[in-house]
Amino acid sequence: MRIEKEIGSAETIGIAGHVRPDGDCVGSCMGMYLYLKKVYPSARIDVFLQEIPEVYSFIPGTEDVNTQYQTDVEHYDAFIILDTGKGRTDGAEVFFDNAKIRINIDHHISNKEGTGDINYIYPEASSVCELCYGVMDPEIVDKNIAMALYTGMVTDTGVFKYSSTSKKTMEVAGKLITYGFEFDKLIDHVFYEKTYKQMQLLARAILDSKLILDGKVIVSVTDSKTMEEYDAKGSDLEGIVSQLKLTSGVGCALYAHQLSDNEYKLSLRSDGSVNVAKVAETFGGGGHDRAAGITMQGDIDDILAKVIAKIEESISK
Ligand SMILES: [Mn+2]
Repeated sequence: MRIEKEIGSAETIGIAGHVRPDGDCVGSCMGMYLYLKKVYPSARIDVFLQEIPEVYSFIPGTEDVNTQYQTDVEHYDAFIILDTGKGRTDGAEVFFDNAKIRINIDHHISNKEGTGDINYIYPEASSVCELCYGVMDPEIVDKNIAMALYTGMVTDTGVFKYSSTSKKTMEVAGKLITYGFEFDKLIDHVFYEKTYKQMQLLARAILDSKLILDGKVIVSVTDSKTMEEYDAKGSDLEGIVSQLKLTSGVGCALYAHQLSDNEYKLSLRSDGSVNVAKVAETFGGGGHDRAAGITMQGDIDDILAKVIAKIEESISK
Protein backbone atom coordinates (compact mmCIF):
# COMPACT_ATOMS: atom_id res chain seq x y z
CA MET A 1 0.00 0.00 0.00
CA ARG A 2 1.10 3.55 -0.76
CA ILE A 3 -0.61 6.10 1.47
CA GLU A 4 -1.16 8.81 -1.18
CA LYS A 5 -2.83 6.25 -3.48
CA GLU A 6 -5.35 5.44 -0.74
CA ILE A 7 -6.00 9.09 0.04
CA GLY A 8 -6.26 10.22 -3.57
CA SER A 9 -6.84 13.94 -3.93
CA ALA A 10 -7.54 15.68 -0.63
CA GLU A 11 -7.87 19.21 0.63
CA THR A 12 -8.20 18.34 4.30
CA ILE A 13 -6.41 15.49 6.09
CA GLY A 14 -6.50 14.59 9.77
CA ILE A 15 -4.07 12.42 11.74
CA ALA A 16 -4.41 11.14 15.31
CA GLY A 17 -2.70 8.72 17.68
CA HIS A 18 -3.61 7.26 21.06
CA VAL A 19 -4.05 8.90 24.44
CA ARG A 20 -0.88 9.30 26.54
CA PRO A 21 1.24 9.26 23.35
CA ASP A 22 4.52 7.34 23.43
CA GLY A 23 7.50 7.48 21.05
CA ASP A 24 5.93 5.28 18.38
CA CYS A 25 2.71 7.28 18.49
CA VAL A 26 4.36 10.71 18.29
CA GLY A 27 6.97 9.47 15.78
CA SER A 28 4.43 7.93 13.42
CA CYS A 29 2.03 10.89 13.62
CA MET A 30 4.81 13.38 12.94
CA GLY A 31 6.45 11.25 10.25
CA MET A 32 3.10 10.91 8.48
CA TYR A 33 2.37 14.64 8.93
CA LEU A 34 5.70 15.76 7.48
CA TYR A 35 5.37 13.29 4.60
CA LEU A 36 1.82 14.30 3.67
CA LYS A 37 2.78 17.99 3.84
CA LYS A 38 5.25 17.28 1.05
CA VAL A 39 2.81 15.22 -1.00
CA TYR A 40 -0.12 17.63 -0.48
CA PRO A 41 1.52 21.07 -0.20
CA SER A 42 -1.76 22.96 -0.51
CA ALA A 43 -3.88 20.70 1.75
CA ARG A 44 -4.81 21.53 5.29
CA ILE A 45 -3.36 18.81 7.53
CA ASP A 46 -4.20 18.60 11.24
CA VAL A 47 -2.55 16.32 13.80
CA PHE A 48 -4.45 15.61 17.03
CA LEU A 49 -2.63 14.36 20.12
CA GLN A 50 -3.31 14.88 23.82
CA GLU A 51 0.19 16.20 24.43
CA ILE A 52 3.76 16.05 23.20
CA PRO A 53 6.00 14.69 25.97
CA GLU A 54 9.03 17.00 26.33
CA VAL A 55 11.45 14.26 25.24
CA TYR A 56 9.87 14.16 21.75
CA SER A 57 9.57 17.90 21.23
CA PHE A 58 12.75 17.90 19.11
CA ILE A 59 10.81 16.23 16.27
CA PRO A 60 10.03 18.89 13.65
CA GLY A 61 6.32 19.67 13.34
CA THR A 62 5.41 18.85 16.94
CA GLU A 63 4.79 22.58 17.47
CA ASP A 64 1.85 22.31 15.02
CA VAL A 65 0.04 19.54 16.94
CA ASN A 66 -3.55 20.30 17.97
CA THR A 67 -3.90 19.24 21.63
CA GLN A 68 -7.33 20.85 22.09
CA TYR A 69 -9.22 18.62 19.64
CA GLN A 70 -10.90 21.62 18.10
CA THR A 71 -11.34 22.07 14.37
CA ASP A 72 -13.64 23.87 11.96
CA VAL A 73 -13.37 21.06 9.40
CA GLU A 74 -16.63 19.12 9.46
CA HIS A 75 -15.65 16.24 7.21
CA TYR A 76 -11.97 15.59 6.59
CA ASP A 77 -11.33 14.21 3.11
CA ALA A 78 -9.12 11.63 4.78
CA PHE A 79 -8.35 10.77 8.38
CA ILE A 80 -5.56 8.46 9.52
CA ILE A 81 -5.37 6.84 12.96
CA LEU A 82 -1.99 5.48 13.99
CA ASP A 83 -0.78 3.04 16.69
CA THR A 84 -4.31 2.31 18.01
CA GLY A 85 -7.91 1.75 16.94
CA LYS A 86 -10.28 4.72 16.97
CA GLY A 87 -11.46 4.03 20.54
CA ARG A 88 -8.36 5.43 22.23
CA THR A 89 -8.03 8.67 20.29
CA ASP A 90 -9.83 10.98 22.73
CA GLY A 91 -11.53 13.88 20.93
CA ALA A 92 -10.37 12.74 17.49
CA GLU A 93 -12.73 9.77 17.25
CA VAL A 94 -15.65 11.89 16.03
CA PHE A 95 -13.47 13.56 13.35
CA PHE A 96 -12.45 10.10 12.18
CA ASP A 97 -16.06 8.89 12.10
CA ASN A 98 -17.10 11.92 10.04
CA ALA A 99 -14.24 11.65 7.55
CA LYS A 100 -14.75 10.57 3.93
CA ILE A 101 -11.80 8.15 3.84
CA ARG A 102 -10.84 6.46 7.12
CA ILE A 103 -7.45 4.80 7.35
CA ASN A 104 -6.14 2.84 10.34
CA ILE A 105 -2.50 1.76 10.61
CA ASP A 106 -1.61 -0.27 13.70
CA HIS A 107 0.45 -3.16 15.09
CA HIS A 108 -1.60 -3.98 18.21
CA ILE A 109 -2.99 -7.51 18.21
CA SER A 110 -5.99 -6.18 20.15
CA ASN A 111 -6.91 -4.16 17.03
CA LYS A 112 -6.61 -7.06 14.59
CA GLU A 113 -9.49 -6.01 12.33
CA GLY A 114 -8.76 -2.31 12.37
CA THR A 115 -11.36 0.42 12.79
CA GLY A 116 -11.11 2.14 9.39
CA ASP A 117 -12.43 1.53 5.89
CA ILE A 118 -8.84 0.93 4.91
CA ASN A 119 -6.91 -1.05 7.50
CA TYR A 120 -3.19 -1.71 7.46
CA ILE A 121 -2.68 -3.86 10.54
CA TYR A 122 0.40 -6.01 11.09
CA PRO A 123 0.72 -7.28 14.69
CA GLU A 124 4.15 -8.73 13.89
CA ALA A 125 5.55 -5.30 13.05
CA SER A 126 7.89 -3.82 15.65
CA SER A 127 6.25 -0.42 15.52
CA VAL A 128 3.80 1.66 13.54
CA CYS A 129 6.77 3.75 12.43
CA GLU A 130 8.14 0.64 10.68
CA LEU A 131 4.76 0.21 8.94
CA CYS A 132 4.58 3.91 8.02
CA TYR A 133 7.88 3.76 6.17
CA GLY A 134 6.45 0.87 4.15
CA VAL A 135 3.56 2.99 2.85
CA MET A 136 5.73 5.96 1.92
CA ASP A 137 7.71 6.73 -1.23
CA PRO A 138 11.38 6.51 -0.17
CA GLU A 139 12.18 9.29 -2.66
CA ILE A 140 9.92 11.69 -0.76
CA VAL A 141 11.06 10.69 2.74
CA ASP A 142 13.67 13.11 4.06
CA LYS A 143 15.88 13.51 7.11
CA ASN A 144 13.14 14.91 9.38
CA ILE A 145 10.64 12.22 8.43
CA ALA A 146 13.31 9.55 8.93
CA MET A 147 14.17 10.97 12.36
CA ALA A 148 10.52 10.89 13.44
CA LEU A 149 10.08 7.29 12.28
CA TYR A 150 13.38 6.15 13.78
CA THR A 151 12.24 7.55 17.15
CA GLY A 152 9.24 5.22 17.25
CA MET A 153 11.26 2.22 16.12
CA VAL A 154 13.84 2.81 18.85
CA THR A 155 11.31 3.30 21.66
CA ASP A 156 8.94 0.46 20.70
CA THR A 157 11.80 -2.05 20.34
CA GLY A 158 13.86 -0.95 23.36
CA VAL A 159 16.67 -0.05 20.93
CA PHE A 160 16.14 -3.06 18.64
CA LYS A 161 16.10 -5.56 21.47
CA TYR A 162 12.53 -6.70 22.18
CA SER A 163 11.21 -9.87 20.54
CA SER A 164 9.23 -7.79 18.02
CA THR A 165 12.53 -6.81 16.37
CA SER A 166 12.78 -8.61 13.01
CA LYS A 167 14.99 -8.68 9.94
CA LYS A 168 12.50 -6.30 8.37
CA THR A 169 12.81 -3.95 11.36
CA MET A 170 16.57 -3.75 10.89
CA GLU A 171 16.18 -3.27 7.14
CA VAL A 172 13.82 -0.34 7.62
CA ALA A 173 16.04 1.14 10.35
CA GLY A 174 19.02 0.70 8.03
CA LYS A 175 17.26 2.61 5.27
CA LEU A 176 16.20 5.37 7.67
CA ILE A 177 19.76 6.13 8.83
CA THR A 178 20.80 6.71 5.22
CA TYR A 179 18.78 9.96 5.33
CA GLY A 180 21.59 11.29 7.51
CA PHE A 181 20.72 12.22 11.10
CA GLU A 182 22.69 11.61 14.27
CA PHE A 183 21.07 8.36 15.32
CA ASP A 184 23.48 7.82 18.22
CA LYS A 185 22.37 11.08 19.84
CA LEU A 186 18.74 10.35 19.05
CA ILE A 187 18.92 6.93 20.77
CA ASP A 188 20.54 8.39 23.89
CA HIS A 189 18.00 11.20 24.00
CA VAL A 190 14.82 9.16 23.54
CA PHE A 191 15.87 6.00 25.38
CA TYR A 192 18.88 6.10 27.69
CA GLU A 193 19.00 9.62 29.10
CA LYS A 194 17.68 10.12 32.65
CA THR A 195 17.36 13.23 34.77
CA TYR A 196 19.93 13.70 37.51
CA LYS A 197 17.18 12.90 40.03
CA GLN A 198 16.48 9.60 38.28
CA MET A 199 20.20 8.81 38.25
CA GLN A 200 20.45 9.44 42.00
CA LEU A 201 17.40 7.30 42.74
CA LEU A 202 18.82 4.50 40.61
CA ALA A 203 22.11 4.74 42.50
CA ARG A 204 20.29 4.60 45.83
CA ALA A 205 18.27 1.58 44.74
CA ILE A 206 21.44 -0.26 43.71
CA LEU A 207 23.24 0.68 46.95
CA ASP A 208 20.30 -0.47 49.04
CA SER A 209 19.81 -3.73 47.09
CA LYS A 210 20.45 -7.24 48.32
CA LEU A 211 21.37 -10.39 46.44
CA ILE A 212 19.50 -13.44 47.68
CA LEU A 213 18.88 -17.07 46.72
CA ASP A 214 22.51 -17.73 45.72
CA GLY A 215 22.68 -14.47 43.80
CA LYS A 216 19.85 -15.47 41.49
CA VAL A 217 17.49 -12.78 42.77
CA ILE A 218 18.07 -9.10 43.50
CA VAL A 219 15.76 -7.11 45.77
CA SER A 220 15.56 -3.41 46.49
CA VAL A 221 13.06 -1.04 48.11
CA THR A 222 12.67 2.74 47.92
CA ASP A 223 10.68 4.02 50.89
CA SER A 224 8.61 7.21 51.25
CA LYS A 225 11.39 8.92 53.17
CA THR A 226 13.78 8.55 50.22
CA MET A 227 11.04 9.56 47.79
CA GLU A 228 10.51 12.76 49.78
CA GLU A 229 14.23 13.42 50.05
CA TYR A 230 14.45 13.57 46.24
CA ASP A 231 10.95 14.94 45.70
CA ALA A 232 10.39 11.88 43.52
CA LYS A 233 7.31 10.67 41.66
CA GLY A 234 6.68 7.06 40.64
CA SER A 235 7.72 7.95 37.08
CA ASP A 236 11.19 8.94 38.36
CA LEU A 237 11.74 5.28 39.26
CA GLU A 238 11.03 3.87 35.80
CA GLY A 239 13.79 1.63 34.51
CA ILE A 240 15.31 0.88 37.93
CA VAL A 241 14.03 -2.70 38.01
CA SER A 242 15.37 -3.41 34.51
CA GLN A 243 18.77 -2.04 35.51
CA LEU A 244 18.82 -4.26 38.62
CA LYS A 245 18.03 -7.27 36.43
CA LEU A 246 21.20 -6.65 34.42
CA THR A 247 23.36 -7.77 37.38
CA SER A 248 25.45 -10.80 36.35
CA GLY A 249 23.99 -14.08 37.55
CA VAL A 250 20.63 -12.53 38.42
CA GLY A 251 17.58 -14.19 36.87
CA CYS A 252 14.92 -12.15 38.60
CA ALA A 253 14.74 -8.61 40.00
CA LEU A 254 12.19 -7.44 42.55
CA TYR A 255 11.90 -3.71 43.13
CA ALA A 256 9.37 -2.02 45.40
CA HIS A 257 8.54 1.57 46.14
CA GLN A 258 6.28 2.88 48.85
CA LEU A 259 3.00 4.46 47.74
CA SER A 260 1.59 5.31 51.19
CA ASP A 261 2.00 4.25 54.82
CA ASN A 262 0.89 0.73 54.25
CA GLU A 263 1.05 0.27 50.49
CA TYR A 264 3.80 -0.69 48.05
CA LYS A 265 4.11 -0.99 44.29
CA LEU A 266 6.25 -3.98 43.28
CA SER A 267 7.89 -4.46 39.89
CA LEU A 268 9.33 -7.76 38.74
CA ARG A 269 11.64 -8.54 35.83
CA SER A 270 12.99 -11.89 34.78
CA ASP A 271 15.33 -13.37 32.17
CA GLY A 272 12.82 -16.17 31.62
CA SER A 273 13.97 -18.43 34.47
CA VAL A 274 11.04 -17.20 36.58
CA ASN A 275 7.55 -16.59 35.17
CA VAL A 276 6.91 -13.31 36.99
CA ALA A 277 3.37 -12.97 35.62
CA LYS A 278 2.45 -16.11 37.60
CA VAL A 279 4.16 -14.77 40.72
CA ALA A 280 2.31 -11.46 40.36
CA GLU A 281 -1.05 -13.14 39.74
CA THR A 282 -0.77 -14.97 43.08
CA PHE A 283 -0.91 -11.58 44.79
CA GLY A 284 -3.52 -9.93 42.59
CA GLY A 285 -1.07 -8.36 40.14
CA GLY A 286 -0.35 -9.18 36.52
CA GLY A 287 1.80 -8.64 33.46
CA HIS A 288 3.95 -10.69 31.14
CA ASP A 289 6.26 -13.68 31.66
CA ARG A 290 9.29 -11.43 31.99
CA ALA A 291 7.79 -8.18 33.30
CA ALA A 292 5.03 -7.87 35.87
CA GLY A 293 3.74 -5.67 38.68
CA ILE A 294 1.75 -5.90 41.90
CA THR A 295 0.33 -3.41 44.40
CA MET A 296 0.35 -4.84 47.95
CA GLN A 297 -0.68 -3.68 51.41
CA GLY A 298 1.09 -4.44 54.65
CA ASP A 299 4.51 -4.41 56.24
CA ILE A 300 7.28 -4.39 53.64
CA ASP A 301 9.22 -7.24 55.27
CA ASP A 302 6.12 -9.45 55.23
CA ILE A 303 5.37 -8.49 51.64
CA LEU A 304 8.90 -9.28 50.47
CA ALA A 305 8.98 -12.58 52.37
CA LYS A 306 5.77 -13.73 50.67
CA VAL A 307 6.79 -12.70 47.17
CA ILE A 308 10.33 -14.05 47.50
CA ALA A 309 8.97 -17.42 48.68
CA LYS A 310 6.86 -17.57 45.54
CA ILE A 311 9.84 -16.65 43.35
CA GLU A 312 11.93 -19.34 45.04
CA GLU A 313 9.22 -21.93 44.40
CA SER A 314 9.13 -20.87 40.77
CA ILE A 315 12.95 -21.12 40.36
CA SER A 316 13.15 -24.61 41.85
CA LYS A 317 10.50 -25.92 39.45
MN1 LIG B 1 3.48 1.22 18.89
